[in-house]
Amino acid sequence: MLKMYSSAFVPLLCASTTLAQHIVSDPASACEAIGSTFQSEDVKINFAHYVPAGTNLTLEQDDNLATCDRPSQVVPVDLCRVAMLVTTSSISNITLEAWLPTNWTGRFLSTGNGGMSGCIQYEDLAYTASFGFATVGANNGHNGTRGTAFYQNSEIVADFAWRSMHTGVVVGKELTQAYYQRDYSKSYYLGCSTGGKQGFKSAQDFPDDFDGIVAGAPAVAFNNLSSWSGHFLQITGSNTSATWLDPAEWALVHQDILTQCDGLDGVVDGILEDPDLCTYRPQNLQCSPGNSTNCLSSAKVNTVAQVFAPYYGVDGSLIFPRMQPGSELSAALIYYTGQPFSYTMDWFRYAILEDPTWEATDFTVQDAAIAAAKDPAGIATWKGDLSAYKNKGGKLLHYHGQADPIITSENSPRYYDNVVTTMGMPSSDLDSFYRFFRISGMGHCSGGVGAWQIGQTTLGAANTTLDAQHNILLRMIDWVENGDAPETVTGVKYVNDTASLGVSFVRQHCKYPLRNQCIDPDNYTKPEAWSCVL
Ligand SMILES: *[C@@H]1O[C@H](CO)[C@@H](O)[C@H](O)[C@H]1NC(C)=O
Ligand SMILES: *[C@@H]1O[C@H](CO)[C@@H](O)[C@H](O)[C@H]1NC(C)=O
Ligand SMILES: *[C@@H]1O[C@H](CO)[C@@H](O)[C@H](O)[C@H]1NC(C)=O
Ligand SMILES: *[C@@H]1O[C@H](CO)[C@@H](O)[C@H](O)[C@H]1NC(C)=O
Ligand SMILES: *[C@@H]1O[C@H](CO)[C@@H](O)[C@H](O)[C@H]1NC(C)=O
Ligand SMILES: *[C@@H]1O[C@H](CO)[C@@H](O)[C@H](O)[C@H]1NC(C)=O
Ligand SMILES: *[C@@H]1O[C@H](CO)[C@@H](O)[C@H](O)[C@H]1NC(C)=O
Ligand SMILES: *[C@@H]1O[C@H](CO)[C@@H](O)[C@H](O)[C@H]1NC(C)=O
Ligand SMILES: *[C@@H]1O[C@H](CO)[C@@H](O)[C@H](O)[C@H]1NC(C)=O
Ligand SMILES: *[C@@H]1O[C@H](CO)[C@@H](O)[C@H](O)[C@H]1NC(C)=O
Ligand SMILES: [Ca+2]
Repeated sequence: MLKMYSSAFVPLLCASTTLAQHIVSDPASACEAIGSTFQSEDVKINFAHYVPAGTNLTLEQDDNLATCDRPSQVVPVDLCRVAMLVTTSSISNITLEAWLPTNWTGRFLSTGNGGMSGCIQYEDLAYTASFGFATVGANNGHNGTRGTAFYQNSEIVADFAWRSMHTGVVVGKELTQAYYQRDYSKSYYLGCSTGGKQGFKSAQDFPDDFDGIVAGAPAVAFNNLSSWSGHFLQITGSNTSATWLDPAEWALVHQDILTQCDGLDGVVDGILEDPDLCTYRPQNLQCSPGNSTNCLSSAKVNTVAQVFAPYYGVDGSLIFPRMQPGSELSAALIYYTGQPFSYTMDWFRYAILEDPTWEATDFTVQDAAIAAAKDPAGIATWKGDLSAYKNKGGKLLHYHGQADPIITSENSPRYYDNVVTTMGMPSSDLDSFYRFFRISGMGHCSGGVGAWQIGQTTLGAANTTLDAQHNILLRMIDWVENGDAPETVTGVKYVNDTASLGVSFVRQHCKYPLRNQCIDPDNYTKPEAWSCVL
């Protein structure tokens, strides 16, 4: 599918999928020029700087906020950095940046956000610019990592739910065309978590924004996710309660989960390839009378059972699936601390109940129903009809770590299956435009005991020289531009997560609904020892 070019400066066009590289001949002057000419009523240019490769930007000195914990960023290639303030309503605006490489592949890309933020993800701008994308990132309508700005400002909530990213794409594409004096060839998206949700929002409601969307660990069913995140405090109680487990006790649970379930995939390697197969039974750890060593009290066994049970609403409907087994070492430090979870607190205080005095300890299942019914600015992002995106030729690559301690990996197949039934398309049909990969042993977007480095971010791509099969973003380009769809996603685990120490193992992650089964346990560190089975 070729876009219609509108600029008078269009180079030779052909149907070839090989894209012509375009090199800006005098980037410093071009950058200065765009800074003074690209203005409109809604778009104010804060600055446009030509930045040579290797520059270490000090971010507090311009328009980033210290609460975003991104003090500096090294710029990987020569580029024009344009910082803008874009008005989205009379009471809201976004801070938007475009990084326009001097050596441009002709491709456009938008990055996303994370959690409740509020933060331009400069590391993602750097990562995608390094591949020659003209790339944009916005602050999602507010500054910092908390949700206080949502209070009594539904326009800022709308920016957070969808408008910041869509606006950034619209403005970013215009700016790209104006800077390079030609249209982009294809448009891409890369994001995880809240960023994964932003990718699905585009596929559902803004099908023209992208040709290829890479969306990880999506925070879809957003209101219910916030409720589920909050319900763990109800289950565990505070850290003085008899129901609360300390991290050492969760380590005991983790070991017991491995004992019960690690071998289900054919090899005991500390990784659950498919945690959905694990029907964990914590009663195994019940203490006998008079013994409290390496076992759990009845109250704690009940806590563990509830953590690994689906969460149901007042009307008996499912709010959110269970936490998947395997994530408990990390989740013990996030959800099971006996402390409020800040995202839940902010979403309920400022966007749902609009009561700044509300405490997370007040959360009840009735609040979950209120949140689901209110669904501010359509943030749930649960529509199963992706036909507009499919019909325009868009491709969607979805991944989720199977040891995610923040968004249970079981929510992703639930969404995928929602698309199956809504569109009436079995996987064999969905494969034409939507593929979902389960990444074993990956935590929330990155990290973990598995082969989690799949090229999803700077962090996930220690080795950027790897071929497209090892890099999910490059793999998406292959699918969109060459029709070469991925059957597996290849991940790498480095020794101590450090590329310079060498490869620990490589694993091919399977396309849902297939799962990985080890067929050669003696050689399980080799990709050939595994097979994708139903
Ligand atoms: C970039 O500068 C910051 C200080 O502003 C420093 O802490 C950081 O190490 C520098 N990064 C590199 C790669 O030099
Ligand atoms: C952006 O919007 C916020 C919230 O309404 C406001 O406080 C801020 O002053 C605005 N920024 C600019 C530069 O207008
Ligand atoms: C531009 O980038 C391409 C690869 O993306 C590379 O092959 C080419 O040599 C680069 N050109 C210049 C002048 O750096
Ligand atoms: C975010 O911070 C920038 C820089 O201080 C400011 O111009 C902008 O108005 C802030 N945005 C909001 C929504 O407050
Ligand atoms: C329990 O939580 C309090 C904060 O409320 C903290 O100061 C204390 O260290 C915690 N105790 C344990 C055992 O984690
Ligand atoms: C206490 O229970 C643990 C876990 O079941 C067991 O390993 C240990 O042998 C028991 N100790 C005694 C004294 O019964
Ligand atoms: C959200 O939870 C409500 C119950 O509070 C349920 O009726 C609804 O179906 C859930 N929505 C999604 C997308 O899971
Ligand atoms: C990997 O990390 C562990 C723990 O930090 C350390 O003991 C070990 O020596 C490291 N291995 C290498 C090869 O650096
Ligand atoms: C990086 O990738 C290249 C090409 O596949 C490979 O030869 C090299 O060994 C890799 N390096 C590391 C540290 O993984
Ligand atoms: C493991 O792989 C090696 C080759 O790398 C092969 O010789 C050996 O037979 C394999 N082990 C088993 C049990 O198949
Ligand atoms: Ca295993």
